[in-house]
Amino acid sequence: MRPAVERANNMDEKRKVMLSGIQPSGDLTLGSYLGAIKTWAERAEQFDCYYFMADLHSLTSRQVPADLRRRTLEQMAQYVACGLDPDKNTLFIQSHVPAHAELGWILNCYTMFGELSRMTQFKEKSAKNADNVNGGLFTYPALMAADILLYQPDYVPVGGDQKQHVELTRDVAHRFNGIYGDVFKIPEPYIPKVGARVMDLLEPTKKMSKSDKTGNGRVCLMDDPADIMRKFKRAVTDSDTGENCVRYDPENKPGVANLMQIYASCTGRDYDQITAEFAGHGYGDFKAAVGEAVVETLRPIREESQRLIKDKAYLEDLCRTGAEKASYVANKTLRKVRKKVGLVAMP
Ligand code: ATP
Ligand code: LTN
Repeated sequence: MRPAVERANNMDEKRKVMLSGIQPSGDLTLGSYLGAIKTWAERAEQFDCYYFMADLHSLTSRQVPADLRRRTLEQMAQYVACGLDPDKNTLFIQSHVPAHAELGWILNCYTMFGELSRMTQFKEKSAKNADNVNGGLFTYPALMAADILLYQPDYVPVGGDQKQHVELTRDVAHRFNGIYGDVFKIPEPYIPKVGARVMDLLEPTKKMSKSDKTGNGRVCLMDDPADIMRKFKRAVTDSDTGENCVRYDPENKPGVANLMQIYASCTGRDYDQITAEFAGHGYGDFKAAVGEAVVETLRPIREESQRLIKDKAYLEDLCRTGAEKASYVANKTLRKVRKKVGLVAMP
């Protein structure tokens, strides 16, 4: 691939921009990897990509400070270990680019109380944490709109649960552009149609999630092999004992379908091949094979993450370079916005 500077200098070539973030509010899971980061890593040749750790968003629920710090840096190391090349992608920590907080405040003033009140995530999270329904949780979508609009992206890859926030971002951008002229590009949500949706191993009708407290239904990127094998051995299947009990039927056999999907993602085999491979075998053999495939998929990621986490100088350099690259683009948009709304330029 040609160097970034050379590409940027070629005025004929306008690459589409893509941006996404994950809150460091829990340890990244196999779901985060197969459903998001793995697919991000495959796009670097085609798009200009920005990926960040949404640490400011994590403050909307109470965090243990040392854990938040550890998970944020660990997430940076994991992004790289999962294949996001820092020379081809802009990787950064949200709070290292103050433009996010500043534009977040400005966009708060262009986002309506009624709009924020309709957000499903706000309703769900405030019902779940009734003792901490704070202002940040309510205005979260305005900060998310700032995260996005600062970089003028074409696409924002997110899970289905975040689509409403990207739609609100579009509404806010339209409103702002309507008043001040074309300041923001209107981004599209990018929701992979056939992307993996990895389910909880113990409750296969529920998404595997990093903020799940129980831990045994989810596999984290940093789990050691013995833990991974134990979790897969305990994974819920069903009482089918037939010759072809390993077959893809998500409606009637959600546990088996989930394991097949994970096995398919890790080995590249399709469902028919997997059914043939396990014909005549019971679930014990199948679950052990899925566990082993996951262990081998995650092993290089875990080892590389551990190596990077220990290399403090490298990680710091990564954070600094990422924040500098991101700030350059973000500040350009912020300067324009400040001028449009009437803030005095800093002398
Ligand atoms: P939380 O528990 O904090 O809500 P989460 O584990 O559900 O977090 P998100 O931070 O909401 O994950 O998601 C980050 C990205 O990872 C999104 O693009 C989302 O679609 C993807 N993702 C997360 N979990 C899964 C999963 N189980 N299967 C597929 N994709 C997933
Ligand atoms: N709200 C998202 C995380 C997030 C995000 C963003 C995603 C914060 N800012 C900007 C895409 C673009 C979540 O909870 N998954």
